[in-house]
Amino acid sequence: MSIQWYPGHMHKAKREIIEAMPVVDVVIEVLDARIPRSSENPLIGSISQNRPTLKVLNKCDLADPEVTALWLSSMKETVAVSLSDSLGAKAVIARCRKLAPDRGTTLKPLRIMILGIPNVGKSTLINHLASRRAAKVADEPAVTKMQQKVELEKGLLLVDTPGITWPKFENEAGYRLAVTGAIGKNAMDVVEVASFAADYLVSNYPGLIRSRYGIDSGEGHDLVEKIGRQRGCLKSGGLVDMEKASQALLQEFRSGKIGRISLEKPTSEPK
Ligand SMILES: Nc1nc2c(ncn2[C@@H]2O[C@H](COP(=O)(O)OP(=O)(O)OP(=O)(O)O)[C@@H](O)[C@H]2O)c(=O)[nH]1
Ligand SMILES: [Mg+2]
Repeated sequence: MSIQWYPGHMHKAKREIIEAMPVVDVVIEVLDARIPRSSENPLIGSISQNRPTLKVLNKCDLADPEVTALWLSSMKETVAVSLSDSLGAKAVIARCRKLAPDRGTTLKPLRIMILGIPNVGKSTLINHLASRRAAKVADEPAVTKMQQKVELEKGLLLVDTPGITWPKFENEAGYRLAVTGAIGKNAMDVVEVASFAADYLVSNYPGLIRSRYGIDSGEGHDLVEKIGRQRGCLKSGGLVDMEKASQALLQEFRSGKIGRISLEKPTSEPK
């Protein structure tokens, strides 16, 4: 089953972003460092009307550092940050200033719009830059419901936007987005998504799976079942509660408890 998630509010949010674009100087597209390709909106060029764009790889603290280094060397106009500890957030503004050197005064303020998939850390970035809780943040997709302007200082304006996806995810991109927490939980089959994650983890990070769960073989559904048994996710009669086991695996992945993991490399198949 493929995953699609493009609810009505995103269609409206996208329209409002396009309407606001004439008064935007620079776009920041926040990407998930664990899935830089799958989290990139293929329509970004048309949505931003080709405004100068800085890509920010966020959640680097959760991604495999070696893979992030590969991504950084293969992407143009990109910085890597980890907003859980403010690393690099300030450098983001310096890079934006370079993209629009004629802006940034009281008369001609630098207007930056922050775009990206749901739950990637757009509002967190704004809060770090503002050094206050200017925008609402929570660990679930679709928290920000409308655009919000935040003046960082005279001559510097940020615009937070609701996370948006696009009408059709290709190949495995939908699964990767779901594994990282960008997709609404009602739009996915959690056991299927966890099975996808388990397959990937055992093939690519077998040492991490072994040290966390004491398991080093198995495939998809069976592997989730083994993990569920190891974690005590049982129903009456001793059967594994697959839903609970799947939620547990995804939660442990998303919070970094399994380790620092990237779900795609620059050499992976294009989406
Ligand atoms: N580990 C880690 N967590 C982060 C980082 N940045 C943000 N988060 C967490 O990710 C979750 C989502 O952050 P938000 O800032 O609300 O994401 P958003 O992109 O604004 O999401 P929407 O408004 O739903 O589109 C929150 O729980 C943040 O604390 C990071 O660099 N590392
Ligand atoms: Mg937000």
